Amino acid sequence: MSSRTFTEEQLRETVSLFSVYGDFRSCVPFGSGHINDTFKVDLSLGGTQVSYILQRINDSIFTQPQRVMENIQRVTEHLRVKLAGDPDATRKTLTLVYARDGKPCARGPEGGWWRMYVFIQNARTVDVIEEPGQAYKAANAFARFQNQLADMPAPRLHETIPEFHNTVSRLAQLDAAAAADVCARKAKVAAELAFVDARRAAASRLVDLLAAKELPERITHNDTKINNVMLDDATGEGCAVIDLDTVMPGLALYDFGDMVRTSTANAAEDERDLSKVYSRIDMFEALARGYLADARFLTPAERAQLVFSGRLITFTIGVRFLTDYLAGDTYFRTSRPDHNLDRCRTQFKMVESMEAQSAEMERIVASIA
Ligand code: ADP
Ligand code: GN1
Ligand code: MG
Repeated sequence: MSSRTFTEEQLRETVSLFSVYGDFRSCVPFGSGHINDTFKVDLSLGGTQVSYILQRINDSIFTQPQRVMENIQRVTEHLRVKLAGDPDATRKTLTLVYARDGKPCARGPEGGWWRMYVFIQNARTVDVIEEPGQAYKAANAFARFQNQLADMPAPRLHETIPEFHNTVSRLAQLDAAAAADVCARKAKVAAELAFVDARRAAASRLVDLLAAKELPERITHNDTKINNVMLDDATGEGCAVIDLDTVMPGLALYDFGDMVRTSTANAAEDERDLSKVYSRIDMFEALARGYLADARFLTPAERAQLVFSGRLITFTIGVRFLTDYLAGDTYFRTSRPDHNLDRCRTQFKMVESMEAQSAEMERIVASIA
C-alpha cells in the first residue's frame, strides 16, 4: 500500500467534524506507522497552540471500524479510571476527542473513518532502540498496560483482526500467495521460502498450548513495537502506550515476542545492509528485566516460552511481509520497490540471530527472579 493523499480542504473539513476549538494552523503527516494515515493538527486558541492526532482508520484492514472504536473507548475509559487522581493521567494514556455528533469517530468528506486523540506533549517515539535503559522502560510500560487491563469487566473485547498472530494461519496465507504468485515474484524469493520451510515445525507451538489451555488468554496489546510507546522527553520513562487498534484477547507472549523483535534490533526494520541487522543481547536483558519487573502475573508455562516467543513473532512478521510482497504490497505501507521484501529479510536475519543466542537468552530469563 502506498500513502494516500488528502487535500488541505479535506483535512480542514475533517478536523471540523471533531469537538475542538481554535483557529486552524496546520495538519501534517506524522509518525511512521505502517497502517493508518496519521496527522498532527495544530490549532491556535487564544494565542496558545493546541495539538491533536488525527487518524484515518485503515478500513481495508479494520473492516469494522466501529468495533475497533468500541474496544478503544472501553480500554481508554478503563485506563482513565485506573489513573484517576494522577495529575499526569492525560500523558499516561490516549485520550479520545469525540466527534461533534458525540461518536468516537466520524466519516470524512472522502468517505473514510477518522478519529482524533489529544496530542501527547513532551514525549516521542523511536523506531530503533537507542540504549538498554529505553528497552527496560518500554517493556515496563507494556507490562503495566497488561496489568491495568487484567481486570477489565466483561464482555470480551472484539477480535479486531481474527487469528492475528496465529503463525499457522499466516503460513497458510503465505502458501496461498505463493501459489497465486500474482506479481510473478515467487522465483525471486526462493531463499526466503526455503527459510520458512525449514521452520514450519515450530509454528503451532503457542496455538497448541493455548488450545490445550496450558497458556491463558489475556487482554493484550498485540502490536508492541517500540514506536507504539511514547517515551517521556525528560525522564525517558514509557508514558503512554499507543496504537490501540489491536488491543484484544491474546497471549502475553505475543506482546513480549514483538518487543524482542523490535526492541533488540540493532537496525531499522527495513535496513538493506543485513550485516547491520542482529538482535542485541544487552537490549534483550534490559527488556526481559523491564518486562518481568511488572509482569508478575506470568505463569511458569508462559515464562518457559518467553525466549521462543521472540523468535516466533519475528518469524511470523517476516512471513507477513513476504506474503504481502508476493500479493503485490496491498497491506503494509511501502515507499520503495521491494520494501516488503527488505523488511522480510531483516526479520529472517533477526530470527537467525536469536536462534544463535537462544541459550544465552534462556540463561538471562532464568536468572531474573
Ligand atoms: P499506526 O497504526 O499507523 O502505526 P499509530 O497509532 O501508531 O499508527 O500512530 C503513528 C505515530 O503517530 C506513532 O508512532 C506516534 O509517533 C504518533 N502518535 C500517535 N498517537 C499520538 C499521540 N496521542 N500523541 C503524540 N503522538 C502520537
Ligand atoms: C504494523 O501499525 P504499526 O505500524 O504499528 C502491523 C503490525 C506489524 C508491524 C510491523 C494492524 O504495525 O502487526 O507487526 O506493522 N499492524 C497491523 O512493523 O497489522
Ligand atoms: Mg503504530
